[in-house]
Amino acid sequence: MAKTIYVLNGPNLNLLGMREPETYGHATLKDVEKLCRDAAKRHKIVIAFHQSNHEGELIDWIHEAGAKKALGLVINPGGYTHSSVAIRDAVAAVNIPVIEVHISNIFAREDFRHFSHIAPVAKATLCGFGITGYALAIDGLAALAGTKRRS
Ligand code: CA2
Repeated sequence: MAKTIYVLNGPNLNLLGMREPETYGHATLKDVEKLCRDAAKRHKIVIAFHQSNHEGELIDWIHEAGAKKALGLVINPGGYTHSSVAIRDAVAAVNIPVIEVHISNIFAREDFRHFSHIAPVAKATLCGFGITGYALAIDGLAALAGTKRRS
């Protein structure tokens, strides 16, 4: 059976492509989903793609990814990056690699965006590549899984 990577998107990312294109570009969340599915297909991986404006729903999907022993999880926690101890705890609790992705370079923005609760418990963090960061994260998880299989 094909392995699954969960791709989770936090609050307001449903607005991608509709507002603030100077910061987040013109691509919509549907475009991000297609990018992820295309990247995964190259590795024979399937994607479970979700967006929610609710912290608890994101946490439920993190638990689900862990319980199903997903190949990995890519998460753009949106504004929760900078505020959510609960999402950090959920990421720390699952025994699968988690890649944190941000479309913008959070370190080139306001001071309050420089701190991430998720980064210390993530396998890796990517930021500033635009939506390409999602595809890079999927390639990275596929490479990690390949490395693990061979060792
Ligand atoms: O750069 C990123 O991907 C962020 O995770 C996006 C979050 C922001 O709070 C983080 O600091 C960095 C915001 C997501 C809101 O997305 C919007 C998209 C279009 C229009 C308005 C908001």
